[in-house]
Amino acid sequence: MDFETKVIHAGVEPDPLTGAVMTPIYQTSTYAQESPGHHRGYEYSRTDNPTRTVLQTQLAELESATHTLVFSSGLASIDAVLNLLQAGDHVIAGDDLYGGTYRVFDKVAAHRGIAFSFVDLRDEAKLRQAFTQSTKLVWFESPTNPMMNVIDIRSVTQIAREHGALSAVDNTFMSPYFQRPLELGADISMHSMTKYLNGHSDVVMGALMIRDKEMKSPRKVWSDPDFSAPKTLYARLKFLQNAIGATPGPFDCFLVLRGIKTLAVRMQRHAENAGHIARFLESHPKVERVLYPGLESHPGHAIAERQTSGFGGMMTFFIRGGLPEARKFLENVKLFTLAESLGGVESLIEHPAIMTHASIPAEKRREIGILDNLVRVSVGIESANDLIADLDQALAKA
Ligand code: P1T
Repeated sequence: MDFETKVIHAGVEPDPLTGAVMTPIYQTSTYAQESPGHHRGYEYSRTDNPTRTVLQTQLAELESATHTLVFSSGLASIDAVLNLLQAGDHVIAGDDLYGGTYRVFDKVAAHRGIAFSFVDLRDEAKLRQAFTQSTKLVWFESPTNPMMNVIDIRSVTQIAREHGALSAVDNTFMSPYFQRPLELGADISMHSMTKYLNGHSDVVMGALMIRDKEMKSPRKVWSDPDFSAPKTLYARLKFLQNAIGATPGPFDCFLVLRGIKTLAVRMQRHAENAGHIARFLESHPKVERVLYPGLESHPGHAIAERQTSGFGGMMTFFIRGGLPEARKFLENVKLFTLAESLGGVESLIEHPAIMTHASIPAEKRREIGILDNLVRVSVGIESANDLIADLDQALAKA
């Protein structure tokens, strides 16, 4: 089945009880049992909910996953993966990540005794050097937020496998429409569904698409003699989803199911508009440099062409000057909304150093390249002409 058909039909059947064509919102916390322990597959909505089940089933089909689990935010899904680990374990993480991801690694998981090495994963030698006896996970984004670095997913996940580590790719920027990391060798593909998958800026939710596998025998934390540790990656994450309880409500699941129906057409338009805007910005005298993997000038263009079927709707650019010029420009856009987040139908624009990546220490931001004249754009699906006219008038004022 082609992707365009899957987003409408895969995993979504008329409701077995009523024939309702659209998945009903099962707005219930609990379910009647005929006898203690005898029920119809649903006991309590933290554990499972029928609306959520349909969403998880459809998501798995979109990304060639054996299973999908959804969470109440992208960060909650990342935290579930971190909970597979225990004190003493080591993680190799990409050096350019969403600020909140960096924060949960550096301020929360590190506090629990998990060690992190933040590495430029474009450099294979640096990746190989970073492994220790304790490395259990390699985590990265591609393209990265906000520097738009393209990481070779096939190569990095292969190297992780050679070292017996799990690999997880944050696929938020590309969506399953343009990139499917599990098909390139990753064990987990994570999404902030707050972005493209929902697509309408009205839900916060996360997902883990999983290629299930046997896990090594459980160690300390899983070895409570009264506790039979799940044996596979999916079973462990499913256990954590329920045990920690950061699950989304059925209404939000319904909204994402509704958003997914237009994922293919939205992504096509996002990418088409982004191509026009990237070329406009690249030729503008007030723009120093544009970072968009679809441009031939992008150092990761060839890898992106190999591992994605399109270049998405996200880009960053350096405006000539510094913070005053960036601020003036951002204060003057009219059609673009100055706001955090991305991936909605409406165009958003923001200043990573002050907004989305403020939780990364200033020194580290500078090392990665998140400078005061860096602007990030989430290109929406409006008319490209109108968007370009808006950027043009705001650049004139910068
Ligand atoms: O916001 P939440 O749904 O919890 O997802 C966190 C997250 C994870 N990964 C990536 C690549 C992300 O971009 C995000 C959230 N990002 C923004 C809010 C932003 O403006 O970049």
